Amino acid sequence: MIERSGRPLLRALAAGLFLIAPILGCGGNSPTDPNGDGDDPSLPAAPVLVTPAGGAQLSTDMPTFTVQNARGFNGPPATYTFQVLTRSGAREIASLPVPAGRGRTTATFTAPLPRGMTLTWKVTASGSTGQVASPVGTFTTPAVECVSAAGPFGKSVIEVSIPACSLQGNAYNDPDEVLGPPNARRLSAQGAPVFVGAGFLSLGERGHVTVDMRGCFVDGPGDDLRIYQAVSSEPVTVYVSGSPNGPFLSIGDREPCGVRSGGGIFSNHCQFDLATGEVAEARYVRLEDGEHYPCAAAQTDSEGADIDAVEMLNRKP
Ligand SMILES: [Ca+2]
Ligand SMILES: [Ca+2]
Repeated sequence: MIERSGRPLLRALAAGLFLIAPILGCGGNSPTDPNGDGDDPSLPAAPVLVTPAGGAQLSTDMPTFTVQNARGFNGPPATYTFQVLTRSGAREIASLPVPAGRGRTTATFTAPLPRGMTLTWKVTASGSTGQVASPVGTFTTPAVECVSAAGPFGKSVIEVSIPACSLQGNAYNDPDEVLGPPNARRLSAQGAPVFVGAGFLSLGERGHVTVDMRGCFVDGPGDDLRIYQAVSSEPVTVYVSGSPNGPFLSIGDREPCGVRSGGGIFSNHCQFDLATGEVAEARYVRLEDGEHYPCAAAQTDSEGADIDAVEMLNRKP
């Protein structure tokens, strides 16, 4: 009796093993993946954007992006490249390739996305059979944290970098000189052989300074930001961000900065439009020397662009 009753038990155990074998097995054979190569015919022909949902307002600037995998690109060795772009798609903000997951693939960028912007994203699956791209999705990042601050000028310096070679010769090294209203001035007599001035920061060869406006400025009509530059029309490169940690987006590359300001202001100026970088609003401004004159040959005590002040033209109320 023991032997006869044991056979059904063995048969039941054997049936059970067959049932769980597909779950434990490494090959992954299933009704939708008959040859076990990871290619699931029930998957869509192109990656499908899952999160963030279309038009989502995000509560974090480091979201997790998820797509449903495309047929033929399910699991390694396929890869998925996640791209975040400006609203128009013209400028890439970040890009990250990751190994394909099973069924779905996720990615989180290692740096925050720019705040206060509507951005687009798309994902391209790549494998031995080629590439296939998802449609384009849209989402909006968290608003910039704007401290309501009196006045349109720079409030504090959060970071400065001037090359050692320039620092050895520069006489205008105080970064706080870029704060407040324009106040650069000539101390030496007009026509004197050597210019002596005050009230500005010489950036040196490719040096930069980052200013917190505390208030925010927005992409309003025309130009949104004015930079006062004390000497000649030395060019300036300008980046902006909604966070001190960036990312900083370019709104002007080596723009000559020499428009006469008038009104008794010593410095010249140049102006920038947030629309250039498709930036809706920002709080932080990074000013970089655009002159690029070789420091070793400069032999001047005011090398690089000479920043006097930063002014918001279109302030956020
Ligand atoms: Ca504008
Ligand atoms: Ca100044």
